[in-house]
Amino acid sequence: MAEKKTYYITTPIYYPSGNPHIGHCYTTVACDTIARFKRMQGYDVMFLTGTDEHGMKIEQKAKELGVTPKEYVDPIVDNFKHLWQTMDISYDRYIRTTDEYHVKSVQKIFKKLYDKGYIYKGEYTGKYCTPCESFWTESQLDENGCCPDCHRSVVDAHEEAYFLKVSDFADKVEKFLTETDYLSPKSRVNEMINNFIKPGLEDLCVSRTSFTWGIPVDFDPKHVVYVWVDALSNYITALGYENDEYNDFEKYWPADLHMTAKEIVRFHSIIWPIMLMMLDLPLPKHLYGHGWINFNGQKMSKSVGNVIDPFVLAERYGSDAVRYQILRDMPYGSDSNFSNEIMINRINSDLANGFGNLVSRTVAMADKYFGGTLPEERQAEDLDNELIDMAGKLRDTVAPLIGEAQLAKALEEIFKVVSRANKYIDETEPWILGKDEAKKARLASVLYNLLETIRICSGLLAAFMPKTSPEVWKQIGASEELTKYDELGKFGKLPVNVTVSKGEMLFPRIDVEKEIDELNALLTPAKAFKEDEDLDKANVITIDQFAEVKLRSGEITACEKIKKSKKLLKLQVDDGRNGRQIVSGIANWYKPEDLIGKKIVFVANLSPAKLCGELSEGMILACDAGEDDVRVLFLDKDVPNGSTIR
Ligand code: ME8
Repeated sequence: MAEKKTYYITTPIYYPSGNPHIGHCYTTVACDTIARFKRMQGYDVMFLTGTDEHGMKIEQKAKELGVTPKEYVDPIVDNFKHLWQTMDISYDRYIRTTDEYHVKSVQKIFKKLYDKGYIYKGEYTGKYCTPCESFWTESQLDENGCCPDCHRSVVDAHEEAYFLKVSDFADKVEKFLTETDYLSPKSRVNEMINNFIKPGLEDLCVSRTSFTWGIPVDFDPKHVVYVWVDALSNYITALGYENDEYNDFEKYWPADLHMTAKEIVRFHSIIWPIMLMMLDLPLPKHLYGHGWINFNGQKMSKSVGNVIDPFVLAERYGSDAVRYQILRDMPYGSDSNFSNEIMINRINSDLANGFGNLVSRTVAMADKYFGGTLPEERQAEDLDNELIDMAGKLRDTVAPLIGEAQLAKALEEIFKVVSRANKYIDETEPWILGKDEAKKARLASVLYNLLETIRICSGLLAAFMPKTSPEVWKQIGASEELTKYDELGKFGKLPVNVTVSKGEMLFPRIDVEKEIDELNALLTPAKAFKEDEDLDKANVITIDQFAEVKLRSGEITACEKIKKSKKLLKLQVDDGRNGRQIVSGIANWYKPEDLIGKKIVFVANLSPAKLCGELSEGMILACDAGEDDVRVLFLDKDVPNGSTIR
C-alpha cells in the first residue's frame, strides 16, 4: 500500500510569561483547522505546538515572585494546555524548551555549528543600563540613545560572547526568499529584504553570560544559548533531530507550514533558514506571517487591561463560535480588530441567523411535513440548479484556500453557499408547498437539496468547528461515511429517503446589549491585572520602607522641551523650598503650556541624574492610561507647595 503523504505544521512556541489570550488562540486555532483539514484529505499530519520557557525576562519575573523559573512557568504551561483542550486543539505533540531531550539537542546543534566554523567566540560590544542590569544594542536604544525600559543613560559594555555568522548567508537567504514561495504574504518578502537584508546582516550574538536561565553551552558553561536559537530549534528537536526521544525527523521534515504573527517573521524567514542551511538540512516549505488581533483599536496588552480571556468566551458562546469568529474576521495578512460587539454580531449573523437557522428550519420542515423521513418522489426545477452547482463545487473551491491558510476567505466561500441556501428557502416557500398534497414531490426535492447543501457545508466546516459539525450530521441523518472528504465533492449522496432528527438549537441568538454589559463587567481590570496582583503580593513592603520614599507636592512654574529629545520635558518646580528642576519623559502626551501652573506630586529624595545632559532632581508621578498613553497625577489648586504626601 502506498504510504500516506505527510504534512508537518507548527505554531510558534509561546512564552509562558503570562496567561494566554485570544491573540495566541488565533495562530493555534488556524493551525488546528489546517491540520484537521489535511487529516480529512488523507494526510499523515504532525501538528506541533509548545512553550518557549527560557530567557532573562522569565528569570526576572520568577525572581520577583521568589520562585524558581521552572516553578514560575509550570502553572502557566498547564494553563496553555488547558486552553488548547478547551478550544479543541488537536495537536499531535507539545514541546517545552525545558524538556531534557530538547536541551541536549540544542547543545548538540550549537556544538555542530561551532565545529563547522559558523559559530565563533568574540566580544559583544553594546550598551548597558546599570540600574536595569540589561544589555542593549545600539538599535534598541530609545530615540535619546537611552535605555528603552527606564530611559536612563547607558554605558558602553563588553561581554565575551559567541556569534553566528549570518553575514555570510545574506545572498543565499535573499535568493531563498525571492525565488521560492516560502514566505507569504508576498509583501513581507519585500519588508524583510528592504528592512533587514539590504542594510546588511550583522553576525548574531548567540550566547549570553549575564543571566543563567537558559541552555548552557556545554563546552563553555558560563554561556547560555540565545533564546531564539534555542526556540527555533524546537521545530526539529521535536521530531527527534539530535535526540532519541522521537524518531520522525526523516518522515516529517521539512515542515510544510510554519505559522506566526508578523512580529517574528524576521526570525523565521532569515535566521531560521540560515541555521538550517548551516546544518545542511532541507528548508521548510512555507511560512505564513499573519496580522495581529487588536482590541478596540489597540494592541492587546496586559498593561491596558484589554486582554480578552478566551476561557470566558468559550464558556459563554462555545469554543466553536469563538474559533469561527477569530478565523472569519482576520483578513489574510493584515490585522483584525476584536471587540465584544464585533464578536457577538458575527456569531449572531453567520452562526445563529445564517447556518444555525438553515439547519433548524430545514430539519423542522422535514419533520413537520414528512414526519422526519423524506418520501422517494421528486420534482426538480431549474431554480434548483444554482444551489446544486454551488454546493457541488464548494469543496474544490475551499480546499486550496485552506492549503494557503486563507481561512477567512474559505469561510466566506462556505457562507456564500449557506446564504444561497437560505435564499432558496425564501424562493421555494416550502411552507406553501407543504399545504398542498400535489406539491409534496416538489417539497421533497427542495428539502433534499437543502439537506445535501448542509451536509457539504458542515463537512467542510468540521475542520473549523469540530463540535458543531457532528451535531449537524446527527440532525440531518448523514452517516459518518458521507461526511468524508471524498463524499464532500459530490452532490446527491444522502439516501433518497433520508431521516432527520430534530436536535438542540446550534447557536442561540445572543441579546447584544445585555451581553455586552455582562461581558464588560466580566472583563474587569481586576481580572486582567491578576498577574500584577500576584507580583504585588510577592513584593509587599513595610510602612517604614514606604516612608523612605519622600513624596511632596509642587507646582510647575516653567516648562520647555529638551531639544535633543522627543520624549523629555524640562520642568521647573516650586517645591516650597529653593525650587528644583525635574526632567520627565512625558513630551508625547503634554505640551509645555499645558503644564505650567499645575500642581503635581514628585519624589523628593530620588538620587539626582542627568538625562540628555540635563540635571533631574526627582521624578513626577504619572500613571499608565493605555497602551501608549500616560497621565500626570495633578493635585487640587489649593494644595500648598512642598507638603508631604503620605
Ligand atoms: O514570540 N494577534 O512568543 P509569544 C495575533 N516565544 N497573534 C498573536 C497576538 C495577537 N494579538 N498575540 C500573540 C514568541 N500572538 C516566541 C516565539 S517561535 C520559535 C518563538 C501569537 O508568546 C502570534 O502567533 O510572544 C505571535 O507570533 C505569537 O503569539 C507570539 O507569541
